[in-house]
Amino acid sequence: MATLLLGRSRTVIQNLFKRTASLAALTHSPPSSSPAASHVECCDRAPPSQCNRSLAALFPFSRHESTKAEDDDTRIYKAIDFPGGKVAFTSEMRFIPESGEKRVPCYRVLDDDGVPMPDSNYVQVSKEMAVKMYSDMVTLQTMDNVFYEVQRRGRISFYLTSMGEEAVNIASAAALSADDVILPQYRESGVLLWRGFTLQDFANQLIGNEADFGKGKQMPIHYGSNKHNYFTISSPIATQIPQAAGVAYALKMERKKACVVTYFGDGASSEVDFHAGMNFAAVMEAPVIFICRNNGWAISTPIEEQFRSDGVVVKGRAYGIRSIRVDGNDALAVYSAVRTAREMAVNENRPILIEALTYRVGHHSATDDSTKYRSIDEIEYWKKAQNPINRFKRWVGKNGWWGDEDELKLRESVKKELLQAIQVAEKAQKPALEELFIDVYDQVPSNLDGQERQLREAIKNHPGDYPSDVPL
Ligand SMILES: Cc1ncc(C[n+]2csc(CCOP(=O)(O)OP(=O)(O)O)c2C)c(N)n1
Repeated sequence: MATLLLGRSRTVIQNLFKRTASLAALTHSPPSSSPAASHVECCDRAPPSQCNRSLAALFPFSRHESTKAEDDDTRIYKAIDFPGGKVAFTSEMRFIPESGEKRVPCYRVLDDDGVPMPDSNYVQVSKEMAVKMYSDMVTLQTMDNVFYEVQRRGRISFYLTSMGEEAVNIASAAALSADDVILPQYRESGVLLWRGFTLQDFANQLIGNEADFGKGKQMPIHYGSNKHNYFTISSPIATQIPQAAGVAYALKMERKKACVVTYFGDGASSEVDFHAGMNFAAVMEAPVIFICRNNGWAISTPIEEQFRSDGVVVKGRAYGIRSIRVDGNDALAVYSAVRTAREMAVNENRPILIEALTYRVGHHSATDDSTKYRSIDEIEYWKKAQNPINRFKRWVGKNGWWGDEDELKLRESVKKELLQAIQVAEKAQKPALEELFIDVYDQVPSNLDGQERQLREAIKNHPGDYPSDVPL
């Protein structure tokens, strides 16, 4: 049976090989006397091993040159020069195992006590950079605490925190250049914060007032800012991933010295968009960094029910994408990995996949109670023992760059600024009614025009049913 199968697949490969060679001859249509044509014709008749040069010329960019045709292992003999590169034959029927012998290790710089591990290999961070990274991590944490409370009191309709994921947010943002384009999921407010989106900008979006860049069109948390090269968040999970590959391809065509960074959760990696985006980026050699925040949960679905593979990092190899698994709660490791990934993406025009292991300490969103599906002990362990802010603080403190007084001052001033920002946002004018219908299409389409007329008619007939503070 095995011999039969192997025999059949060999015939299939040989036929495929012939068809591809003829197709290549057709596509390139060289004059019959040209050397290229004779190589292709020769491939139709001669053994593949004699046609290396012609196929290498036909598939110059996508060939895998690493496959060894001859191997010390005597069971491996001869190779077929398949269009994608040489593939050795083997007489042994061996299935590739579903997982490696060992799990892919996780790159880490700081141990739990904030001490660099022996022989750690990382990108140096200046005092100024380290202090800004730490301050922004604390600001993000405080912002999440305050806005979450404000939501619970009913002053905003929805909120979602990045608690536990502050290092992935801030350290990855710190490693990028302002020209790099961000396509976020929704748990990456820290990237915007790092880029200069102010606490007032955040509050304006959450309240949906006239100063909100989206003019109240989006749900709270769906931030976006042209000025900060940050695409507006869209709720359908993973749609940003193939879009990121497309944007990266555009950057490459424009010869910009920048890359795209797209963020997503472990849950998003099960969406078909993840696979389409990865493959497109690999084939088109697009400078995009895929950052998967593997935080253990997709709402109530734990990762054990999300995939059977060794996490997300191993999927990179399947698509021909260089990948790394990193400790997402170690700001120095995240910073170093993203800085290095950026250099490779921009200088070599290639996608990179980073799987950051972290934990979603908060509930999924303000409409979730995660204690219904996971233990409080588990949450507390990640909140306390693996807290990314505390770990980085220990390192910054040991360097003599941060002290208790700085901490107190920072936390007090951020809280004050946030409370003031909310008050200002609440007092600001609501966006005018027409804002609901403009800014999406260049020219308002007739169906939207009709909806606006109907809405105005309804407000005229039932004024008591509509908010009085929206300018008509
Ligand atoms: C296409 C689609 N399916 C389902 C949902 C509902 N949904 C919203 S968030 C979420 C979980 C996403 O989990 P993950 O990608 O791991 O990100 P995390 O929330 O953990 O950061 C789901 C299923 C959605 N918004 N879009």
